[in-house]
Amino acid sequence: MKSYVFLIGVAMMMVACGQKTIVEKTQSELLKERLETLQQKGYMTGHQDDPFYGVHWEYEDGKSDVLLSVGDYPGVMGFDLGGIEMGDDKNLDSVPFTRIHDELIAHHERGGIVTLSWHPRNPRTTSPDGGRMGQQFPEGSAWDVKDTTIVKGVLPGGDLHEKFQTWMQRVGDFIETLKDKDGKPVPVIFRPWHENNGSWFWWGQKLCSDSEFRGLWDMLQDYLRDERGLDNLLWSYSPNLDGQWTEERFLQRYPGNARVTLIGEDAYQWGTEEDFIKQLTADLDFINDFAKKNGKLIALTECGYKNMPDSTWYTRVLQPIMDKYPLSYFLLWRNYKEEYFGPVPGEPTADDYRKLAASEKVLMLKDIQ
Ligand code: BMA
Repeated sequence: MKSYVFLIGVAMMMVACGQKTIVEKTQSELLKERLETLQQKGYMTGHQDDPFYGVHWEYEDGKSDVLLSVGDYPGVMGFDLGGIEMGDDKNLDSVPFTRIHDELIAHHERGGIVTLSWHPRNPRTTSPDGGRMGQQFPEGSAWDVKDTTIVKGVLPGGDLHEKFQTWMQRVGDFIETLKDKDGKPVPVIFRPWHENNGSWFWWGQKLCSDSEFRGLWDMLQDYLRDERGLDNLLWSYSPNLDGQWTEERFLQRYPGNARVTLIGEDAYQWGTEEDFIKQLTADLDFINDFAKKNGKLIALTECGYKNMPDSTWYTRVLQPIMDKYPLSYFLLWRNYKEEYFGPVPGEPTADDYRKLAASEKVLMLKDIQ
């Protein structure tokens, strides 16, 4: 039914264009083409929450740890919607949504690319003023995984379905406000339900069946893309570093070619360097082949080495792996005082990042404008 309504919409647009039957490209299609072009040139740098705070500062206009380290912004900036579902003013990391709105648009206006993730709270256990603020973490948060019936509950017919519809509506309302100065929707790489092959979020591997997971993906996508008509979203499917992908296993939860434009992976080094290199190489071999066969873009949608115990990690460990694949971008996770993954200005990590950024294949903002 929904795809029927969608087709009628496309047909009407074609009629509206008269005999030429030109269908105007959507913002997400244009973004896809831009990513395909850029991917020929190299891979973009990216950083989560880049313009909000760093290891030694917070909320100073125009500031960014990447900018302070190399003199340019990253190509990609990532932001998180966690908390929007509750109608909160600030996200799960205390960033005001008004600020996310403004900085996301500002990065787009300066020629950068933006991506949104979403860590929605646990719809059964969260309290209205809960999440990290009012409840004892992980209770009530995306990481609250005591109960394996949450996904089932939010699907049609489930006890949480109605509540979740309001949650999706709030996400849609926020995305709808993302317009450039001419009123055109800002294209956004959207990657919900990330790291779903792990079991640390309520939508994770052991928390729902394959068909429940796919139902969850489809429900959100059908709502935002088809019902709300938000055609500025470029959908990214982002499982976590795995090390053991087979096509059969990957396909169990893959939403399908019609639903995904970019396949990403979230890859942190938590253990030894040797394991990280082995697993990431195996995964990217698999994902790259799969993406080629299926016409998809690929990226490291989150990555890093927490608090950088090794200041040469970017160029010595990460770069040689990234150089082997046609990645769109790599997004280092956020820099804040207790936990950082990006370069820290004035410290050896910044020198290493500068070396990385100087590589021909590595694209900063100025390289993509
Ligand atoms: C995690 C950590 C958390 C944060 C969450 C969402 O990896 O950085 O501190 O709340 O991402 O940004």
